[in-house]
Amino acid sequence: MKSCVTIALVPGIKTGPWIYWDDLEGSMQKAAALGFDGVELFTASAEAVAIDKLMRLTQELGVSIGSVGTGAGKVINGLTLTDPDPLIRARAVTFVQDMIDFGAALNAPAIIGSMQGNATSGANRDQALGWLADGLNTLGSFAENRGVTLIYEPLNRYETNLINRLDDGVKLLGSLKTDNVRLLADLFHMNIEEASLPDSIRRAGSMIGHVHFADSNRGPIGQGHTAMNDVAKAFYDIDYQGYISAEAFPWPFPDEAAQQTINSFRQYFG
Ligand code: LER
Ligand code: MN
Repeated sequence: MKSCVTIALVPGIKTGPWIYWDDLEGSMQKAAALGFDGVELFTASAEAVAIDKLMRLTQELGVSIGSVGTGAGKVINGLTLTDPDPLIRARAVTFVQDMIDFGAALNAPAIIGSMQGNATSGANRDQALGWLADGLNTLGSFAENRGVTLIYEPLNRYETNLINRLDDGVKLLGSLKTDNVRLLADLFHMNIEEASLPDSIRRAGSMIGHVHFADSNRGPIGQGHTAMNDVAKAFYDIDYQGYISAEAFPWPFPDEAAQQTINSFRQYFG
């Protein structure tokens, strides 16, 4: 398993569960100094950061890009894959395709989290789930052609009314025409929705392709009450090989949160 830490580079968004903020080069240097294997990037778009700069930094610092988030498509541009307006859905697909290309150049998968949207008053849930499946089919095979997987993230009920639990995520992915989509197990969302984190992880097994590492209160692991020993054991049981990426609030400050995260990673997965 590989350690990873989030870096938020979206101007104007000053709250959110990311450890490092704004300074790409300085944050990557800090992540490298602490011994993180990778960083997860949250950018405003696929053009926000030059790919050659990122390639140079990954090579110089020995830190990989673990994944790229697509949430800015919703937060900044108001796009989701399940908007009742077909033009907005199409723009959402294009936004994510650009992010997949951006990530693929760095060998990193893109994540569909908040871009999945919600079943709103303009659509019923089945219709929205159909649009979500359409989007994941298109984007999953697009990612496959670029040599990366696509990561789909169940979110807690306060963020989406589509898919909240890993079991439902497994079912959704099983219904797709593409087999190139994997689940993101975000331990914070799971703490709200799952009956048992370890059991859900074991049932999802090889369908899990990425992990968001946050405690029950979304602080860095160690600041809440998640029974992390049992959770870690489940990841060993399924032979999980991917990133364990800290998407958590930078409590009390980014440097302390990053240090606590790498300490926790080594405690449970070292
Ligand atoms: C949002 O709560 C989240 O967990 C992100 O990873 C997805 O945008
Ligand atoms: Mn997450």
